[in-house]
Amino acid sequence: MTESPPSPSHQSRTAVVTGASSGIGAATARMLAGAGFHVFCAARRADRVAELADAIDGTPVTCDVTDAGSVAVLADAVGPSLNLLVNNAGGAFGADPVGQADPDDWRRMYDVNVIGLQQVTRALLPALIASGDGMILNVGSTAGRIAYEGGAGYTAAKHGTKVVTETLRLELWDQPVRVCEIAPGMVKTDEFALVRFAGDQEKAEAVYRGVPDPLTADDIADAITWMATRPAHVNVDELVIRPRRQAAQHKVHREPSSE
Ligand code: 8X3
Repeated sequence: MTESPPSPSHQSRTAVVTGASSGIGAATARMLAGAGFHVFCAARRADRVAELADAIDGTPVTCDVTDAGSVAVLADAVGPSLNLLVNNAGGAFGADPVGQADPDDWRRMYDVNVIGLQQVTRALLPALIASGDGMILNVGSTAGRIAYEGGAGYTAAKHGTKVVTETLRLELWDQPVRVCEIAPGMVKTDEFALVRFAGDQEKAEAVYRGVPDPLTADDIADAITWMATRPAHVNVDELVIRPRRQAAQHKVHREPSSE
């Protein structure tokens, strides 16, 4: 019987998490730090990343993934070697039908979910390769697997995240860098739905109405940490994860309203 190579020690390993100021990104930064990674917490909101980095003994980096200069600052902060890049920054803006949607919302979604991911990956790829054991872990979505009415701008962008991930895995086939995607379904965070509906609390709450137990940011952080701590020869290509009540985007088991 052959023995599997031992799991790498995660002490002294480094990780970058983008979009680390809230939700899945913040939870992931915390959990990776708990698993022994030194985490570069990157996001636009300087106060939030500073607070988070302080709590987990990480490094705060104020970074807008859609801005090339800002991404260069991140690469400088990281230096010559990096083990893990979690491309988490992303989001949805609007939920209008194709015939009525604002093209500027679509541009913003492509910008952050696809081009931002590419810019950060491009800037950090040399360090990931130089580590001898790197991983790019892209946070996609079940919206990158299906279509739904009102979702085209976001689903198109998240299909983009999926395809970029698959392409990278092919392009890096002979490099010491694993390429993975996690595709979450319904995850209740403080901001995702609120941002999508431009601060409309009523519309944001309707997304989760009658679902007492959607996934949480910690559920996704836990799955990401599991993917990131497999032995170096194990590549989890993609992990699709939903709450039990969500069999598909359109098939959610909601409890009747008690109002
Ligand atoms: C979030 C999933 O259902 O809002 O990435 O498109 S959904």
